[in-house]
Amino acid sequence: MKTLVVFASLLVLAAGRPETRPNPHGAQVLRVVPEQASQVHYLRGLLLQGNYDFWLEPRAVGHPVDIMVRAFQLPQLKKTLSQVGLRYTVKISNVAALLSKQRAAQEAARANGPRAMDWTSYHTYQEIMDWLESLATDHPDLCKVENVGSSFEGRTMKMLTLGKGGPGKPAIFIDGGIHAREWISPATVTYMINELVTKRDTYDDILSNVNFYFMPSINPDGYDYTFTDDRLWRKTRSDTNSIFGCKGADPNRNWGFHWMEIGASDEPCTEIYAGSEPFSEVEMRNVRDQIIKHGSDIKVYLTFHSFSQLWMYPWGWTSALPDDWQDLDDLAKSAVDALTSVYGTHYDIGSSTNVIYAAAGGSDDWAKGEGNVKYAYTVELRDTGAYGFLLPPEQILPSGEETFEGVKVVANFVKNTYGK
Ligand code: 0X9
Ligand code: ZN
Repeated sequence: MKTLVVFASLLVLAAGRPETRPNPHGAQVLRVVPEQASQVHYLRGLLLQGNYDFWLEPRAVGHPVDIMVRAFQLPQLKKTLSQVGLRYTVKISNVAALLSKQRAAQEAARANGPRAMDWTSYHTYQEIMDWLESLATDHPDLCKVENVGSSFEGRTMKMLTLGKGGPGKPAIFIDGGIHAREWISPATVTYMINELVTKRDTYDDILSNVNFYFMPSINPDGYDYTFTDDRLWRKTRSDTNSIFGCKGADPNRNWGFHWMEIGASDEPCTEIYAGSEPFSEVEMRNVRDQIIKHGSDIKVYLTFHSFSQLWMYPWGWTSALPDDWQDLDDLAKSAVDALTSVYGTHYDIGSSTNVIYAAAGGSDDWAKGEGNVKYAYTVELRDTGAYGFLLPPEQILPSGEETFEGVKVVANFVKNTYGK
């Protein structure tokens, strides 16, 4: 009997494992809004168990939690939720249909092979890297592309340096795509690069006084995997020695600052697995090394995620605020004001622990705590859950336009505050 129970539990666990995920026919995204602290606590327990894919992690009483549930899990979850008095609404009723629609549009856009860079569809890792190279070829006086290492599966990681003021100017480091499924992030980051390069005369003042380091897609293996196998993959694709064959670590729990102290898991099959040790993931080591290399020049670190529309600053490992939090808050407010002025998109601002949840090992905390970058931000782009990670490509342009307004405010601030 005991053996049977153990075997059955293994089966249940394995059924929820990413490696054995079936196409999510019948999957839905359910939204629950906890009304008591005990319900928040309960939902965090469910998250740590790793059987459900939380699109929005539990934050606090009154804040929505979105859970993607596969068809075979629905009856159990609904029962479980009602036992703790949690009512749900169906946020996305047919995840598979949404996925199929977007996949068909994506395939149609590539009917004739790889697609030149644009912002009306999402692009593969290779397309983005080729485009970065083409910028350096076409604008050698403004752009430089460097290979800064390889991913776990051997993809080359590239960094674009943008600026015409030469070395020593104050700099902004911008990355995207740390979480593979957050496609709007690389799309928005590349939009901003394109604006700066193709309208270089308009932005001459910024480009003459500020340097930019751009890495638009810092989880290449995971990102490619979302194009080939599982659109909803979040982590890297490294080996974990998991007995279930689970792969990958959460790259935003892997940075070596208060690593694994809170909001992360040592269980490789969960979505928030922190990795076997700080910086176990080669991709994060590669990004870290660039931040270290450019050291005190870097005044701002911006990392783009989705979704929830938040402009957050450290800390993510404690609810305490950095001593200079008011400076970070002021700049975030100016940036968000500019962002909102474009389409009225609302963003919340605050420290990540206080705005969402405590989660140690994030790149923003490391940038500030170890990298000594004063202004470190995590920006969660569109939307607030109507499409979540499956944001339609029609929203790439508006996301790019509004976000770029915010980033320009940051760039002008850097120029005025640190420019010589
Ligand atoms: O949990 C995360 O890594 C980020 N949210 S996401 O939904 N894109 O996964 C937020 C990270 C905030 N920063 C830290 N916790 N340090
Ligand atoms: Zn993310």
